[in-house]
Amino acid sequence: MAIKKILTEPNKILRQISKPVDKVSKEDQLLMDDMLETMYSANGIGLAAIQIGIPKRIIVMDISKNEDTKSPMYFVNPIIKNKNKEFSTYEEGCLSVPNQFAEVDRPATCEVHYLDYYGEKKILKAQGLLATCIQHEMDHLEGILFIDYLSKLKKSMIIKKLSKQKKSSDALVI
Ligand code: GNR
Ligand code: NI
Repeated sequence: MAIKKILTEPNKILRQISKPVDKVSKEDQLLMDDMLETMYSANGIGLAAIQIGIPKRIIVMDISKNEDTKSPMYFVNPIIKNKNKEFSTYEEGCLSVPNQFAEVDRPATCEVHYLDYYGEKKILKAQGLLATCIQHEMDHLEGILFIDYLSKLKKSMIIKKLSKQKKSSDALVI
């Protein structure tokens, strides 16, 4: 397994639309292993393949708080159905938008149809943080980031900050 570099905004790759997986292959399983390790090492609760530069419709998640009882989840080609008409608000963050947090409204519950690690068809009914996180990850597959839901002003302030951070870290390399 390997820890991969997580791409951060602004980066055009994050805006790509990810492609469906044909059949869950050994290569896809190895990708999921690397994604999970990368996510844990960054203290995240979810990661989409595009965040490490791979445009496949693959997501890993683990919303368990406890270090000892890890419960990784794998979603290949996920589709969201039966979104609740009622919305919940969560303070969201994103590993591709480091150190920035904002409240986002999303359907409170939803159903996810997907293939698991072994390519088996599954359906999951999600609520609470699970529902929010899966919808945040699904957005990554469409090239959408949570900052896209904020006002133009808030979004541009965040992008400006991240560009500055990138410039100063580039300067360190020289
Ligand atoms: O680690 C993460 N935390 C989080 C908190 C609230 C809503 C969504 C998330 S997902 C995020 C990891 C990430 O960027 N996944 O794409
Ligand atoms: Ni994210």
